Amino acid sequence: MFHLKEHPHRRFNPLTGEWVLVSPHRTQRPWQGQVEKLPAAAQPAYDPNCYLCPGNERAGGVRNPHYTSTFVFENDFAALKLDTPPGEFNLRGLLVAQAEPGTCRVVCFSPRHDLTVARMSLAEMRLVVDTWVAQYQELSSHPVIQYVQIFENRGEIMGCSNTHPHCQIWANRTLPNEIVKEQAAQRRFFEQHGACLLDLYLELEREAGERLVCENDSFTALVPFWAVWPFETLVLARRPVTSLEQLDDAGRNDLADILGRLTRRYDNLFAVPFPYSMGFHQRPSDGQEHPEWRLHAHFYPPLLRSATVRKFMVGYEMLAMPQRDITPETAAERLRSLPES
Ligand code: H2U
Ligand code: ZN
Repeated sequence: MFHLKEHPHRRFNPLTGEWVLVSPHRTQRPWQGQVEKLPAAAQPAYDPNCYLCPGNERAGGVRNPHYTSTFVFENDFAALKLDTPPGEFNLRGLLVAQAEPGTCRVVCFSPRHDLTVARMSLAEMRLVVDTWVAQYQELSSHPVIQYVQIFENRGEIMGCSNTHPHCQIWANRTLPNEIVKEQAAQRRFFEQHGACLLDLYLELEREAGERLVCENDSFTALVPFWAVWPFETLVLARRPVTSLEQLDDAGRNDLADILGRLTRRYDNLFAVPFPYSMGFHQRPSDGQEHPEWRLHAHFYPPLLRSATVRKFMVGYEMLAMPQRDITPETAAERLRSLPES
């Protein structure tokens, strides 16, 4: 008889309409992972060579102010420009291009070069949340911008160029691919069921319990049933909020709280500052209400078995579909068992 714990199967991601292959039998062998104690390169509070530290010069020659809280600036090598002229290119419907205006910003979380999300106090993290809200509000109200993507790349393994804790914001005229998929799925679900897909999903996960990691009054962190990365998590809003700006005071504190707790669990998993790409998904900034949307964050960490053994998305993943061995349930159990300090 078919069993999710034993037999190869594929799982459906209702948010994207894609499938992931799960091969639980390949992890029946006992756990062989080593927790390597990498000499955690201790970071200084201030690094004279860091282009994000207060008072230092950036690549473009601009000097950072002596900032004391969060600090936002236009990316000196922005992938998107607001003054991009409109235009289209179309050759027989096969070679298609469109001008894409937008803007890219960098947000330093704190003047401290060594203060990661996992080690920030609640008050310090709350300042970051407030900065995200303000940035979302400002960029959303720009007539050209339809989507605001806030994301953090953490760790060299993720291509992060600088250890100074920071995130990026890219905001542009059209919906990015991942948002197009989530928008379509949530809208279709809302039309069919008159309810929000992620609300019903969260309800189901809170009943099942086996994929939950941690939660507070406003957010639940869980390993989604359809997770692709070994320790992928989804942080879901428990209240009907569609974007960061709809969080009230308690909601903002709870967001700061859950992000700290989750990243500390991650750091404790392999006893290293855990690398990941994370980011928020929220309603498009097109002036509509989007009741089908729920604010959420995805964490995509690459590590699989230790500080150095990562999962690669190559071969079958590139040519066919994503695949995983360790089940989302096992990953959640491991994350649940870790301390939050
Ligand atoms: P990561 O978050 O992936 O490390 O990227 C940092 C960004 O900072 C990157 O997009 C920008 C890069 O363009 N940057 C500046 O805007 N100014 C600088 O002086 C160096 C890097
Ligand atoms: Zn720095």
